[in-house]
Amino acid sequence: MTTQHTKLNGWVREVADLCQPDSIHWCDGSREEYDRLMKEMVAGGMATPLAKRPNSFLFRSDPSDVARVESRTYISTSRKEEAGPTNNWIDPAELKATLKGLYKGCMRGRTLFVIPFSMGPVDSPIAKIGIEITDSPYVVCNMHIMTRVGTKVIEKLGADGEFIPCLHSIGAPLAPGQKDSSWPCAPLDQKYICHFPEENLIWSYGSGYGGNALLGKKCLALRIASAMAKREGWMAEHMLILRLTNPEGKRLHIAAAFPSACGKTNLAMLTPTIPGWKCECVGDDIAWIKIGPDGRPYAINPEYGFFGVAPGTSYDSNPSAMDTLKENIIFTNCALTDDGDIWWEGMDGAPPSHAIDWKGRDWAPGASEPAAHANSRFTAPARQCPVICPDWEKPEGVPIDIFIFGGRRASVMPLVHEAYSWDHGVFMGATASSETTAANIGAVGNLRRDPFAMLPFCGYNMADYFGHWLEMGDRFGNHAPRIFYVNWFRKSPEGKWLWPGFGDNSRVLKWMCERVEGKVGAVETPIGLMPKDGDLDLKGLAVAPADLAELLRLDADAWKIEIADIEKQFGQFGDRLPARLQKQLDDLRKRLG
Ligand code: O2Y
Ligand code: MN
Repeated sequence: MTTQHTKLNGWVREVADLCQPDSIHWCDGSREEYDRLMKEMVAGGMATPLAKRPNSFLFRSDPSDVARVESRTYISTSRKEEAGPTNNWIDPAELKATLKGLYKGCMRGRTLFVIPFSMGPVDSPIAKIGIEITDSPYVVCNMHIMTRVGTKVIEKLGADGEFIPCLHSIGAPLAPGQKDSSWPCAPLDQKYICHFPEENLIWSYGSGYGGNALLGKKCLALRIASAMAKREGWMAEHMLILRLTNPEGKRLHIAAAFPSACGKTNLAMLTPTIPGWKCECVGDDIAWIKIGPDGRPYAINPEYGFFGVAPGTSYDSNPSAMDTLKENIIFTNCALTDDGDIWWEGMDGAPPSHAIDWKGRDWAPGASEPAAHANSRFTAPARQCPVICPDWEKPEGVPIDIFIFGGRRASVMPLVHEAYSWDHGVFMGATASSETTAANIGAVGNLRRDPFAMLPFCGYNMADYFGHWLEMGDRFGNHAPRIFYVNWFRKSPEGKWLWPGFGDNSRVLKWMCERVEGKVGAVETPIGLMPKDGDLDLKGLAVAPADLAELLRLDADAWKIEIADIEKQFGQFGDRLPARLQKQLDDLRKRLG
């Protein structure tokens, strides 16, 4: 493949001079390209073909390279204050000098792949083009699934189109004759995931895993895009997008932000348990939202696939995901069964009597460690999802009626409450919190404030991001979506889940839709609007009245502790915190008395 794009050709030449690969391959995004690379990786012992799933492969990562590394992720702006107190920061000149030292000769013995990709349908006015340079064929194959790759993108770019350069190396050059490992990568203290939002630039070094290496996803579509969106007047959000259709055929579109490991993919593919309601998935992780010609917010899913957490995914929890996974899938760090299938904890049925675990060791039920890593993943084409929305690739996106924020809280947060106003909803998003799990960062069970589920993904000062949300609300005016906060994870004092979750979450979404349509009222409480008795559709659901009361109970004492924690959170932003959010906190304190 050739391009007349002088800047692109110049950048590829410059990177090749620095990284010194043995060869250069421009990716065309074809099936042949994917098949050839997979065949080579199988021959090299990096991938295992799965007898039970056509065109599907299992990869095992190095045990040191199993997740995004927040401690090694940087927002590098000329002034530290622009990155803000929630991001790691190193001065751009210093960071670039360090990285150039690491990149020097880092692709020796390897191929440099140039991946032209589009985030969003190539013909969408909301889409952006990225070019990832990588020395990992695993990354190329994942990018084929997660983004739109190839010739069409190069054509759209023309001779001088705008692109976001994304440089990636696993950081493991090969000496002549050296045998490659099955997952080459650099040690943790040499991993760097760097963002230069002032020049729309991404440099990643040392990791081959997920968000560290598939640079279209968290790096481009959230960190760099959030900074672009602020400058350009749109929104790049860590949100699933779904369409809900009621029995009368009325469609509403919901965008929902939850921290990692709170079941976003499950909600995005929800099977409603209430008769006559239909849910369709537009996206499971990221939403790019622009104001349309009619003044309403329109959202696209910039991705082309799902990079979902495997453990816990089952026909019980997410039948649509399970049906998506029948063929053409890349599995990473799952267990391998003796009949050539994958397995993970929480899958339907009995565990296999024997398997090979994610570290390649024999495994049997009762073993001291799980067979699949807690952050094991599937990479799956979105088009294979049986409930993918027919309009998921509409260039102009879908109009958003409702925003939801949420998190995993065993107490304090009720099942659902609605914001009194846009500013109150922004306050809810800004103060969202979640208890950490094994699949995400930090010790299990820690409470972490994760504003808008963007803590690891905001590419600039979080206080300015809050300000951007407030400004977008002003621009939406009476087209502003209504804002709700949910908590599917509340527990009884004895530690029992109070809400069944999964398909029954449709009952809560139904209440939201009926609020938007003016069909139901609400009870005013100090923290927001809550369902009136009888307005939550609980037909056919065996939730005891006492459990329902607990799910919706407002614990004023616990909220006072919450307020103290929010004051501490807001305190880190100093004068940069928008006054409108401080006012929301003061109003909440007054309402709580
Ligand atoms: O560990 C990783 O690299 C994956 S993180 C991830 C993957 C897909 C969707 N969301 C997330 C996340 O952490 O929010
Ligand atoms: Mn995510």
